[in-house]
Amino acid sequence: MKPKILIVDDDVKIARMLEMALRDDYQVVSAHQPKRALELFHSGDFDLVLTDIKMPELSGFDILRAVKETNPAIEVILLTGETPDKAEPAVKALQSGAHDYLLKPVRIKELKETIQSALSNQRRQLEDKRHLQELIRLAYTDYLTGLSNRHNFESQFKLEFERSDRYERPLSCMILDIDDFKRINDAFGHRTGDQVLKQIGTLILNNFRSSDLKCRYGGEEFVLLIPEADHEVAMTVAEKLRRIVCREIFTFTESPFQVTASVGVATCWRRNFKSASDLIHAADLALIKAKREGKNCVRVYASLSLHESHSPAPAKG
Ligand code: GH3
Ligand code: MG
Ligand code: MG
Repeated sequence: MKPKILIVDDDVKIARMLEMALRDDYQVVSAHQPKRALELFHSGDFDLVLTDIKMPELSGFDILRAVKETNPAIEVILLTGETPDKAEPAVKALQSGAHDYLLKPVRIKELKETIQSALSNQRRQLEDKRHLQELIRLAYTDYLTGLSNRHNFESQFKLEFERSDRYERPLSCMILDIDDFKRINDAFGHRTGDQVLKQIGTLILNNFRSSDLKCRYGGEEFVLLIPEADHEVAMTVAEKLRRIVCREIFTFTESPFQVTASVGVATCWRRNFKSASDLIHAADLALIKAKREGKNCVRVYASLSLHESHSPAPAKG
């Protein structure tokens, strides 16, 4: 699709001349009143604005400011009549964020070159921005599952811990570790093992709230951090986590199979933990307990036996 240009000039003849010169290569809309131009600008998806400087009501600099406030990625080229000091509008235009400025009478070849340079500048900036966003996403996420990676999780976890500590709000942390995962790799190969991890990552992403922090913590270990969840809520969530994993059927081998998982839970409440690291360590100890006590179960730190749950039938959920 052709880039879309808005031309703003109170001199109808000039606006028409510019429109004629550009309409073969661009989608062009022109306006003769600056206020009308801004209305058109806000209702259309423009890539570039070409505006006269001296106009009644609003100047080209006002148009430039409004455009940049709406979307800094849209390029603006200013047009000005001859002035005694040519440098003055140029300096002001560039300092105000315009891509360039041109003196009237405009030479069409120069105008087209300036527009092309503005649009390629814009494309480059958009690509750089996308590239940067992708780099940030990659730095924060686990490549296999799309969950938060451990590095990102640690910093988010610290913030959540501090919030919970300061306002004395509950915060629950749970670690899930797939049972006998080595056997999956040994039986079907690492690629299948990776597919299992990926599918479990998707399950976790889709089954818990966006306010919960979900992380692939290590090889076959996942961590869920649940703000505002007390012991009781944490037990329910942990049991749900264990259940959705062990109910999942993996169908990418000749005969479908299931896995089970153990979950360790720890809840921060009334400053019972000094740091985020103490809290996750407690969840890890609970996980070790779950493994020792037969796997495919949830265990809570501080051996709150009332809150323990055990599901001895593996793979059926
Ligand atoms: P347990 O029930 O005690 O947790 O037994 P387990 O076999 O799951 O635990 P163990 O810690 O002995 O082994 C974990 C296995 O997870 C070993 C390793 O090959 C596998 N693993 C870790 N990361 C990955 C990964 O990214 N991809 C695959 N396919 N396997 C992984
Ligand atoms: Mg394991
Ligand atoms: Mg493990």
